[in-house]
Amino acid sequence: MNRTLICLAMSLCCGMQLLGVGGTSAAAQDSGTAQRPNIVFLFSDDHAVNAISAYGGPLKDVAPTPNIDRIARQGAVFVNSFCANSICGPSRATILTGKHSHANGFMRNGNKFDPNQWTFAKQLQRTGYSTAVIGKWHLSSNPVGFDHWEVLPGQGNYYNPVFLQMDGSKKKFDGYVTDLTTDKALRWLDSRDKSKPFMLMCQHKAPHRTFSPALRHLGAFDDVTIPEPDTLFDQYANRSRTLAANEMEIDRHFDWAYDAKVRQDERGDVKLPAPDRYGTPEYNRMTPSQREKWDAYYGPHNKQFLADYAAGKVKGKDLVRWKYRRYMRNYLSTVKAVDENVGRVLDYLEANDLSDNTVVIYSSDQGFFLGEHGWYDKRWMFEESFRMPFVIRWPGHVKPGTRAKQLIQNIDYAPTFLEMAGLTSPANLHGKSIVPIFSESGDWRKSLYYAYYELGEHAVPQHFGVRTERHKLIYFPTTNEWNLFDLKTDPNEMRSVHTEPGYELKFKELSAELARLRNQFKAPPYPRPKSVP
Ligand code: SGN
Ligand code: CA
Repeated sequence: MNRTLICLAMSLCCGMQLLGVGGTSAAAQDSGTAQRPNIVFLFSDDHAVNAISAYGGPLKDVAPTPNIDRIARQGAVFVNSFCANSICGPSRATILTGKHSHANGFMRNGNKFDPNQWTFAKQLQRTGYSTAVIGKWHLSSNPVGFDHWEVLPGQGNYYNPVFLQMDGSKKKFDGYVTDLTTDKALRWLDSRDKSKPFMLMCQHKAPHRTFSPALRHLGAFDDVTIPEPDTLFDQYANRSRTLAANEMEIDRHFDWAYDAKVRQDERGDVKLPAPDRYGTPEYNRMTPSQREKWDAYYGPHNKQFLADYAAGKVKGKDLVRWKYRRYMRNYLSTVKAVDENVGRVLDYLEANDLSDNTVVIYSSDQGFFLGEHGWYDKRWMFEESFRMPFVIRWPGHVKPGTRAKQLIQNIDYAPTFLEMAGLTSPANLHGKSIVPIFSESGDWRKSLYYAYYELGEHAVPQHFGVRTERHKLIYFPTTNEWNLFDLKTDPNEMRSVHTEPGYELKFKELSAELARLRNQFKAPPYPRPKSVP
């Protein structure tokens, strides 16, 4: 451990004594003292680490994230951060409770979060924090544990969105959802009870489907060459047969009007191949002047594309490439607005002398496929969707420029926030505070448990797995198949080695580890193949 880290570790320990960690006294817990750090949790929906420059992935030169990178430069990037279940509501429920999906009861989108259970927000509120959540929530029941909330109903919308109010009413606001979410968050920061520390969750809809940019960003990536992933034309050989049954391919499933933004009424006589199922709900929400800007950008591009398509100039793999570019330009444009708004929050903290005593975290509910394996969407335990961004700045505690390699997961966020606030976590949480990692002391976990339970959309089967630093084992109960990946020799996960000579021991070791984790977390039995449609 170097000198700076020792100092950081010492000041952290002293800080924790002052705050009463371990034998936390009720007085310390309830005092609401100003020294307790504020926590700003900046969160987005479906933001893959590959679309954050600071992660250094293949898109690092095009990812428009100077402000998220600023948090990284001034703090730490967790390069091995993962979710427990790669889907929206479940990830959010895990963050609030520090528990895997089966234990917090929110296993699939569409479930209803039980607001009577323990959450870190409730504990912070009870012990003197001002708490707020603004933006995407997606847990069906209303937020509890927050002094203030204003959330999007369900998935929310990009343009002129409705926000659900604390009195149960719904209000529609003019503008772009990412900007509005931040406006509301900053307004709350300004009007909060300034005698208390605060915890703010500012949760963006973007860059979630339908990947709809702020109108000021239309065309922002037209002159940028976006590199294609090596696995864009994956044929799904040498892995579970469930991969080929997916419904999330840019080639076969990317919707023409909804995803690719080529509306039916623009097409004249040109017939595009399926699918074309969902129409243009976001376009329909726009005002005439907003539509004018949209049309001024997409109109000429679509006209050119349709002419080329009709002339047979864009077909086969080139058509997939065209859709990939359209997808990525839109996706990265939505990221650009998220990043600008992250910058607005950082600037606010600075202008109000709050930066030094505020922990700032940037994260997203899961990862996303940016054309890898030919896909958009998430859900699979493959790296791109399993990884969650986790970038943190905490002056005096996290050394600037840190790249932490420990395996962390969203089960860890709740206990981390509590330790930061000087509080003790309930004993039944599944996660662990990552605060000790900042001082590089002690052992850390060597494996992570993953469980995905959905049955329908995008045709991803239920699957369960374990990941270590180098290997990943996945079990697909619906087909009773195992896949084992050696991430060192096969980082793109193109070939399962579960039956290959030389991997017998590894398979045994990892299946035992998976069983051990399932036992430790009291996971429910695997679904039986015949019980799954
Ligand atoms: C919606 C999307 C899906 C997406 C799920 C889950 N369809 O249903 O493409 O996989 O959300 O996303 S959409 O037509 O509504 O855009 S999640 O982030 O909420 O889990
Ligand atoms: Ca999501």
